[in-house]
Amino acid sequence: APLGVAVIGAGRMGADHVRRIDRVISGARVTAVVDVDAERAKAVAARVDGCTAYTDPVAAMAAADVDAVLVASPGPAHEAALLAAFERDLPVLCEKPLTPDAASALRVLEAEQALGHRRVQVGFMRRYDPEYARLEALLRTGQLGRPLMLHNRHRNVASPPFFTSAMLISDSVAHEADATRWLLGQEITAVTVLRPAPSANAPDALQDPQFVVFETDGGALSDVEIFVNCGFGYQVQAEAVCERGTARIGDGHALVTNTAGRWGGTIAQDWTERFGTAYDREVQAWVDAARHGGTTGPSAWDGYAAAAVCEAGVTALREGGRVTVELVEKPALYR
Ligand code: ISE
Repeated sequence: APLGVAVIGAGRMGADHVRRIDRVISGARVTAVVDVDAERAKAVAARVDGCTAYTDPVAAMAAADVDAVLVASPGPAHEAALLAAFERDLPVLCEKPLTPDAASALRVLEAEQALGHRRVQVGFMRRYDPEYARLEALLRTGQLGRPLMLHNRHRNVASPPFFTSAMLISDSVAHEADATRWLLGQEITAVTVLRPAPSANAPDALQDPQFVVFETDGGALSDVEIFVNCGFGYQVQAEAVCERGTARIGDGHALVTNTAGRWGGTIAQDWTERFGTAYDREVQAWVDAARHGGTTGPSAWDGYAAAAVCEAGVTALREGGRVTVELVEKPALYR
């Protein structure tokens, strides 16, 4: 039987995941849609046959046709949803961030360890992007030697109205915190945030762009240009500089045109476009593992580590200087 999924949060990501489970991937169906806004839950649930709308995540998780939970509500609501899913030992795909800060992420780690097995996959979808996957596989072969530096660029067309300067770190650079840890296989030990004069196109009081530098326990540096009001497109690029060469992704050169004395191509406009394939692969991997009683992908430990890095990053943004990241010892469940 297909996996019955409750999607919690019927906003932009939640609604996109409902469409994906219903139309794109196999082995699952959306049996519940939950949102604090009853009308929004109903509207999204109505798109799927036999799907029930709820306002209470706990009630949805108690339904007989719910076998697994996809959490796509705002970050501050994740901890309660995760703990409720653990109560029923349900597999969870939790959108990033796992939780908004390190202390709450640690509580989730403790609760998952009490279950005795992994139940959470964190939605760091870049790990499922074909380009990122090739870069990671290449670095892992060691052919290029040891990675010395990683240069990352992360650009959005425009930031939503609720965006704050801290969110450039906790919401956006969270992806590079995970990508850095995953690509290098190292933990981030310190964060520095530099602040160029903001773009005139950024909303008032928003520190945009920012330049973030991560140091790792393997002695590498990873820098991130985060620019969320660049105006021209959604662009995510990474270049690893290693002892015997470099490797770079995200140039978007899949299609290059030559016409009327110019060459060119197009740039994606948002993450659902740039990372559409990554999301499809991510959710399919989650469903496949869950149907066999297993868990795959980025773990709650990865979610905790990213939360701790972002917390240090937000402090570095506010206070200036270099802020160290103190992680707890990695529990056996995640080794
Ligand atoms: C958003 O939440 C995402 O996760 C996107 O991938 C990122 O590019 C954007 O900056 C975030 O706000």
